[in-house]
Amino acid sequence: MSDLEFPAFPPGFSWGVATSAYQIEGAVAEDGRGESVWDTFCRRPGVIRDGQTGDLAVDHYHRWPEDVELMTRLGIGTYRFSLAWPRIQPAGSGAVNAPGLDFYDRLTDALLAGGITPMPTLYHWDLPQPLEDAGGWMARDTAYRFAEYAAIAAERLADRVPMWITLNEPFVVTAYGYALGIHAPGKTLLLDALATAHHQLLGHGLATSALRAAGAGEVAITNNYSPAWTASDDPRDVAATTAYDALHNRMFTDPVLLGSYPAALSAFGVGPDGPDCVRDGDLAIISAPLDALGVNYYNPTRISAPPETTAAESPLPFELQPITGYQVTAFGWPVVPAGLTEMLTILARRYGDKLPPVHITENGCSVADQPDDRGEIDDQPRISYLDGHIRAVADAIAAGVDVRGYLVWTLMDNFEWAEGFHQRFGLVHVDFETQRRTPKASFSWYRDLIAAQAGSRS
Ligand code: IFM
Repeated sequence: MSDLEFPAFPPGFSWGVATSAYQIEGAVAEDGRGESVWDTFCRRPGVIRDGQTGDLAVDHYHRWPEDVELMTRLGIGTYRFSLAWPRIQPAGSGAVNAPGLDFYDRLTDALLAGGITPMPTLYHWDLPQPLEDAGGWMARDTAYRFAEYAAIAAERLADRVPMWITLNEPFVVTAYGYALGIHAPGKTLLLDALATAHHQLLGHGLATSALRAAGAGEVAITNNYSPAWTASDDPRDVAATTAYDALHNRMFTDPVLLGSYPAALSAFGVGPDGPDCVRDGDLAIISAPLDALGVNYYNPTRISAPPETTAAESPLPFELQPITGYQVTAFGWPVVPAGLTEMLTILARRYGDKLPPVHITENGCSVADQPDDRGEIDDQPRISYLDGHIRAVADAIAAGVDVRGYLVWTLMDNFEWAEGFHQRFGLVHVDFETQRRTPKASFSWYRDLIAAQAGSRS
């Protein structure tokens, strides 16, 4: 046991934090960056709380040396961040913007100098607007543009970056961005949005080989997973839960690890070979071997069958139900650490020897943190959340799941998409008026845990 009374994690287990470009960088019109779908979406009245935007975000584009310094104080081994496609290739195709690549080059070098391994994600939702104007992820061509961009990034950084992540949470892009319109680009295509799932997956597969051809070492994809809990044993609820599980947990994993879409997608009118847009050879591209699977976990989901209505009144074969009996985060999400162990063991059972090593690429919670009279932020709910979830990872490892790393979402408070700046997920408090960074109590707690784990191995 370590000083913090955690089990010792396996040798080489990596601790870190994660962020994403649009949520932290700001500087949306600087140094040749092009426009992304999030720039455009944020200008639509009524879609983001209080009309907030990521125009300035937390000004990481200018303050990155201070942010790297915070990470070195934290003692992390891995920093997962995302590259802004429109900063590197402003139109989403064609000309490369040298200052954009230079920015990530400097960041990479500074991380390495601080003993931190960079783990870039190529796509964390900020599609260049010109590509959206040409159909976005509804268009097959976007997958090919994504692979081109992946090659550009890898040609510049692969000599110093050991692991690349292609997509972050493609389920959210399909569901929130194209089906429900809660996120950019704000389309409400409902089930027609499933084409965006296939095109993102194709983009992942094409980018995987482009990355490898450009010298990248390890390649992974990050999905958000949520154990699907049935609201009751009623066969209709059970069937609805199976359908939801297929959509949320399997649609972006089965094709990658098994080379096929889950049969349970038929509940959405999707045939055995997946959405209509699947062409011969696509699944072979999508299922190119991977080095790791990124798992983001926040909470389970409780599912029931929809009321018995017509398809027009209830187009989806499930309904989300509240989960009661647990503490909730400031976002209202239930705190269920055991759900992480459950999800990891489901993945291990489901994919067997096809499951590559797992990295927890995001886990964390939003807390309504405010500095006290002394300017300190005593975020005990976050400490308790992280403590429970890190123990849940240890339980999964003890049960035989090969988990290699854990990254807290997130380093510092930032722009939380449709919630604007209203949800604080950071280990570091940011005063959004002054951009002043103040480490919270959870920062010291995580720093001590990392140090104790390093000590328990020496
Ligand atoms: O902030 C997001 C992140 O961009 C993707 N995963 C979930 C986080 C919290 O909502």
